[in-house]
Amino acid sequence: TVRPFNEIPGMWKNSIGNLYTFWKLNGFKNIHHIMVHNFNTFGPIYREKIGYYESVNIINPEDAAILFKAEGHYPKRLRVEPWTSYRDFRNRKYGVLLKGGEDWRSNRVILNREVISPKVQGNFVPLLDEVGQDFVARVRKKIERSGQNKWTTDLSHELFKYALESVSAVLYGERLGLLLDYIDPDAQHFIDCITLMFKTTWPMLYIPPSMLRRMGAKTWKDHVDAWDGIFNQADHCIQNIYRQLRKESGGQNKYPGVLASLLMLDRLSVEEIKASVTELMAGGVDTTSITLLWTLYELARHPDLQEELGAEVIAARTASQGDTMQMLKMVPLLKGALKETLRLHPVAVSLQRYITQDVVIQNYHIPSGALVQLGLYAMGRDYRIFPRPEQYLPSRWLRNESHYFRSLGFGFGPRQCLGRRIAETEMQLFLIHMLENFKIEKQRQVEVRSTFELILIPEKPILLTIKPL
Ligand code: HEM
Ligand code: 2DC
Repeated sequence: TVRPFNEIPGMWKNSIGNLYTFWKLNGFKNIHHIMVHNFNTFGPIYREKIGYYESVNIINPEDAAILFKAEGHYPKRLRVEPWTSYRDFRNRKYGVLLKGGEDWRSNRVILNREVISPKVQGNFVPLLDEVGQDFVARVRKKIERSGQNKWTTDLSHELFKYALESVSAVLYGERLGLLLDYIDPDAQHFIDCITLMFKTTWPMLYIPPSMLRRMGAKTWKDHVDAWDGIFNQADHCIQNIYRQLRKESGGQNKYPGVLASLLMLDRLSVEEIKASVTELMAGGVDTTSITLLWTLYELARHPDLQEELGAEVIAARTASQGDTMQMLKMVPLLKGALKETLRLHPVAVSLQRYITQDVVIQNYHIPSGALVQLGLYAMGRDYRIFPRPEQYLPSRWLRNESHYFRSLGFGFGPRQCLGRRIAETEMQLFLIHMLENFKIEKQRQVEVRSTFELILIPEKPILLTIKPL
């Protein structure tokens, strides 16, 4: 017999007490570890209430399948209040990230065609390939200038620029030139604003932003400044393309970028296009760059694997005879490596949905309307789900073990990551170019852990040494 909702184990009765304990444990920066701990204490399902936010937490792939089958036609995630509050405060439109209901769906369907459908990947590849080549040239220059035939650095700043250059190339169909010696202060400011925006989001997940606003709290002010900077810079880029488009009467057969395609398609209002393109530009920086940093970190820790991947890339290069699209179909182990990175170092600590029908999970009844969270970080590190979870083994994604609801780094279904195709292509091409040209090494073998700043990021800088092959 199915057990009632109220019998699900967990600490969901004293929400203010929980908030206090959470704060004392530095839980905000450690959400991912606390979730692992809770699954160890309560088992594969538990209820929790921290501040105003109540959820049912699950960890098993089979339960994730039940969750996503109950997500309904307009899948809804946990609302990130500070992000919607900023837009309400400044009277800006929500983009696809924050919209809901039919408004979300109709926008998303149109965006899907230009951003994530398989037919557009061919347009992105030449642009992203060029950015990858420029990155290699930049690293070579740095190595030369060092006079030591190697370059030791915290690559994160370079990776932020690589990611912004990549996503901008795809969105605007033209290069910003961020990988040149001259650093455009506006671009650097944009990057800094995104970091600040994430940093100032998490404190407001549990304390209503409206309250912090009335109190004149610094977190709220910084958050507003950060989004202002993001919107101003995106506006600037969008205006540029808009003006160009009105001057030229089309005619060229060069791919014009996502923004121009959307404007010419004329199925969304200019305001709606602006809102979503801004989100895409902002969403495209820290996510891919940090995933690439973690991947390089793992490659540095596994020299044999690095060689194996290098060999796969060289073989694919030869066999594809200069056809880059073709080449991307011939690097399964490299794709496995990216899945493995997202398993151990996911960007999102959890996936969440408000379910739209009653379900039974782990023999408990869960009513329609409940917020159900899949602990993505915890799932990736559970030995019952991934044998030897602590080992970085890209080949596990090639074997015929079950992959059923196990590769969820980009989310699932119609509400999954809209930038997925861009992110995957950009990251694959980056690694291809790096593996063809360099060897990555690491100083000491110290384990770097994750810390939560809305997205999960390395808790301390990762120093890598890059040598020419
Ligand atoms: C949503 C992960 C890169 C834009 C999401 C979600 C996840 C995610 C987990 C929520 C999905 C769900 O609820 O099912 C990642 C990871 C990335 C990445 C791991 C890179 C490694 C990007 C990039 C962009 C982007 C490059 C923009 C170009 C978005 C947008 C949404 C989203 C707009 C909201 C979609 C919607 O609500 O309809 N991402 N993302 N992401 N991501 Fe990404
Ligand atoms: C953070 O408890 C933890 O892809 C919360 O590119 C639940 C939660 C809700 C939504 C998630 C968020 C977490 C992590 C960051 C995500 C976000 C949805 C989209 C966003 C996963 C798990 C992200 C990084 C987007 C951001 C685009 C934005 C900058 C315009």
